[in-house]
Amino acid sequence: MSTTAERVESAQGEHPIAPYLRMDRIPHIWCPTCGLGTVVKCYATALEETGLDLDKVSIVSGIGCTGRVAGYMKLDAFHSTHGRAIPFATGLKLGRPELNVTVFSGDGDLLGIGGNHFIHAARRNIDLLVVLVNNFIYGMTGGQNAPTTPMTAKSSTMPFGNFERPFNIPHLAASCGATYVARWTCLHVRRLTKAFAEALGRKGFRFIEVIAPCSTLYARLNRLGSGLDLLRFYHDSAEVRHGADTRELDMGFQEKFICGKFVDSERPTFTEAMNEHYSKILGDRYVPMTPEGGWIHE
Ligand SMILES: Cc1ncc(C[n+]2csc(CCOP(=O)(O)OP(=O)(O)O)c2C)c(N)n1
Ligand code: SF4
Ligand SMILES: [Mg+2]
Repeated sequence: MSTTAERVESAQGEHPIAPYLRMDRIPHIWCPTCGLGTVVKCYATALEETGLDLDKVSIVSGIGCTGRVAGYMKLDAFHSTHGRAIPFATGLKLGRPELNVTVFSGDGDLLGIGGNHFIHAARRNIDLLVVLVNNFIYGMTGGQNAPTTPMTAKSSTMPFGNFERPFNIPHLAASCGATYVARWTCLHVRRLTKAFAEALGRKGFRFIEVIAPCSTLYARLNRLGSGLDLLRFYHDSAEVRHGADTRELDMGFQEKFICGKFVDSERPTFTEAMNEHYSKILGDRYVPMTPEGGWIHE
């Protein structure tokens, strides 16, 4: 690994985000017009803008098309099991508090099989940036219904249209205690990049939902035209309303919806609360982990 400046220097003449990617793994597996590439570009640009020491940035994904992100980023990366990105990242952050840890995963991974981990990490204010790419479906496994599939939209397991109410995800995150909550589409490139950069600099459980409808399965099953038509529709149907009441953020099928930054607040992280609590009770007998990682031994 190397510093940002060294990487940029050694990648002269390559694509601007090449220094942030494992180029030996390119070409990637994603379909043409899938929004995931754009989301990765925004994240890499945000890393560059923040100037973070890349040796101190880690990325964790679960399984799925979105779960492949960790494997493509030139960071200390972990492609964990389905639904377990958050518990894996929690252990990493608690054991190595000096790391800036991002979880990058799909709607099915984080809210289906991994939903319980999501709500508890937000409740405990674990110091993680969680990026959820919402493509409204289980992309990698064939377009099954997800907890995010809009009402009436078709999926491979709901061929007559979905009748299960989907999550209002920013509201779920905010009501569980997330300290930063935003939603953008993958075509809001500048705003998404800014949100990534901002959230990377905050602490606590920070959550960003990125709307990037699956341009292969979701588009085909719902006869929504080309992948690009679909992405444009979502970009153009977004109303930017910062500070909106998160109860108003439900998403319908092919309807207008709200994007923006909804929560930006502070409260003690899990580690801060734990240290304060045990220091108060145990005094000098309690030895907290240093912010740089490890313990101070006499
Ligand atoms: C324990 C377990 N159950 C099921 C699967 C199969 N599986 C792999 S990815 C996936 C869904 C992923 O959906 P999502 O997180 O939305 O990712 P996407 O592909 O849409 O980006 C499923 C069910 C698995 N790998 N492991
Ligand atoms: S199946 Fe859908 S989510 Fe997966 S890479 Fe293709 S377009 Fe993207
Ligand atoms: Mg998905």
